[in-house]
Amino acid sequence: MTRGIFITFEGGEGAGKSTQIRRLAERLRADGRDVVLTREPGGSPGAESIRALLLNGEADRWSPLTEALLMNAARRDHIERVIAPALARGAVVLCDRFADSTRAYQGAGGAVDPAVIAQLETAVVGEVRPDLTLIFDLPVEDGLRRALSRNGGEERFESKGAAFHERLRAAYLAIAAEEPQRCVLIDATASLDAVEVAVRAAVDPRLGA
Ligand code: Z5A
Repeated sequence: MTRGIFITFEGGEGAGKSTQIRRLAERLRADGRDVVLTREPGGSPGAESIRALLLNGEADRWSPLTEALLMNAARRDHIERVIAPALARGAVVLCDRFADSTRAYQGAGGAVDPAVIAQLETAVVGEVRPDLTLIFDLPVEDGLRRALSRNGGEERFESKGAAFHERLRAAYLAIAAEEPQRCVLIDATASLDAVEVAVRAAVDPRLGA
């Protein structure tokens, strides 16, 4: 069976994922590759509708368990309608956040039982696991400053407080340490161009480039 390559970008707020995933997509398209650039929550029409429910409103609008269920509902639709068909035709799928975000935000951040998070992940993601995950790491205060200057105001997850964001950072570092075959830690404090070089160094060997 043909299978493309599935690459996910992860990290806390303002880490620079979205900027770098766009740069990577542009470069790979210029090389003539079939690239699908997508994001979570969202990426398919149904999942984008769920995204609107998740990202708007008060910080405590949903309990962490309800959030985990909504994230997984969106993810399943995204996998069925976008990710799995793209991988089946051999595309490079670049996804801004995926299941590690649920482990970090709802698991470590929201204190949902890790066993529940893992069961949901097994049921929803199945075999559609990332081949490579880039984890963008930077101090919490730097990331929040960047995210706030970009948005001009707090959004739902950004308003959850420094302790929440410190738990996220620790969770991502733990995932990188536990799954070194899949994960590459990226120093997100570096300049835009230096981060792009680090992304290229992580991605190109996996593409045989
Ligand atoms: N979420 C969840 O809880 N559970 C889940 O399972 C999933 C998601 C899938 C989605 O938000 C939210 O959903 C997210 C987690 C939660 N929480 N929040 N907020 P989103 O899609 O709206 O945004 P995000 O993914 O969180 O993006 P972000 O972290 O806020 O930003 P980013 O993509 O990492 O960074 P950026 O937009 O590329 O850069 C931010 C600013 O910094 C921008 O002005 C850049 O020009 C600047 N920047 C970037 N890189 C640099 C460097 N290297 N130097 C200086 N300045 C830089």
